Amino acid sequence: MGTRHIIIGDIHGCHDELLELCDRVALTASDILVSVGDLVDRGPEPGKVLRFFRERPGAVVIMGNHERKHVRQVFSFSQEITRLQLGDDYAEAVRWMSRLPYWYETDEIVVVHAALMPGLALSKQRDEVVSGTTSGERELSTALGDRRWYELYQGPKPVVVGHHVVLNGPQVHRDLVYCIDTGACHGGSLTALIVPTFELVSVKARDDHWKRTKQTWQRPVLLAKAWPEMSFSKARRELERLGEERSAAVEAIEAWLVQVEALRPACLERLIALAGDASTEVEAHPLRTLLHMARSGRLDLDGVKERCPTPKRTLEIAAAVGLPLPAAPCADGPANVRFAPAGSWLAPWQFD
Ligand SMILES: [Mn+2]
Repeated sequence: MGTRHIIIGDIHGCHDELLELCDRVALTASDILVSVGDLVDRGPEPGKVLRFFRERPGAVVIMGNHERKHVRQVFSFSQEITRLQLGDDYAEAVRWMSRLPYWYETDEIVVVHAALMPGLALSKQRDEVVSGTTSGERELSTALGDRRWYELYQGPKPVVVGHHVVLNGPQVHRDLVYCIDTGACHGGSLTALIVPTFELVSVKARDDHWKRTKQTWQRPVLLAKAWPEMSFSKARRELERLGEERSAAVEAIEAWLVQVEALRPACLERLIALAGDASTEVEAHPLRTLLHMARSGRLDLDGVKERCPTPKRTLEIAAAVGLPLPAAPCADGPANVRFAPAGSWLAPWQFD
């Protein structure tokens, strides 16, 4: 028998399932192991999965839309988690991802991550379509309407894809299209296609990994963000994006934003009072400009808001007019707040 190809669906950091699957197919050193892409994101152990493929001679990894997001620095929640999971190894891992091929072809099969545009030679396929980006999927639906690419694909060779989760097991269309993303990271299974026998082997996922990973990593992702430096509107968008799970950390940051925003009317009041006090040395004051505006009656709440676009700036101004400051949301927050009395807003978070 010639060389076997073992082609594995979307692994998404599910290292235990990967090892079990390799065991089940009785992987040998002469087999070529192919990943359809999406080695990382959503699962518990992306670092171990990357190492497994990078260290194995005879391993091929195709660019998945998730690797492509890292390469292009498109960060949603799952990418932010992977960045933290990989830690110091992240930058190097992304450089490695940037060199991944978009397809793999043997005498018997073609492997891409997501799809092929029917009727187009492999060399003419667009990266976005084969790797399953949002624009690639749009391109397919614009070109094909209600039809699915795998209903229209005519070969010449069978194609193996992942990307689109089929939780009820691998799907084979007309012995030409093998869909093997069986949702390993969503509590489904991890599937391998063995070529040349075209045998399909699946192992059960051990958990709803994505759900658990989100729960485990939400707090570290939130804490890694520079909330004081973000605009209030950006901060609220970030909380919305990352705070689907209403954890103590989300509540704490949200409450802190509300408290800091609420300092602005109080700042206005203090500024007006200070400006009205003849003993205030306006020229020597760090808020000279605002005090001048207040003195000439040109300072209102909108003016204060305009000068307090971020929590950090708001806290600086509040500290400069002597207002008590709320405890801060991150222990590692910026330490260089000029006007803040030591420790007043850099107190560690109390999430639990
Ligand atoms: Mn995937």
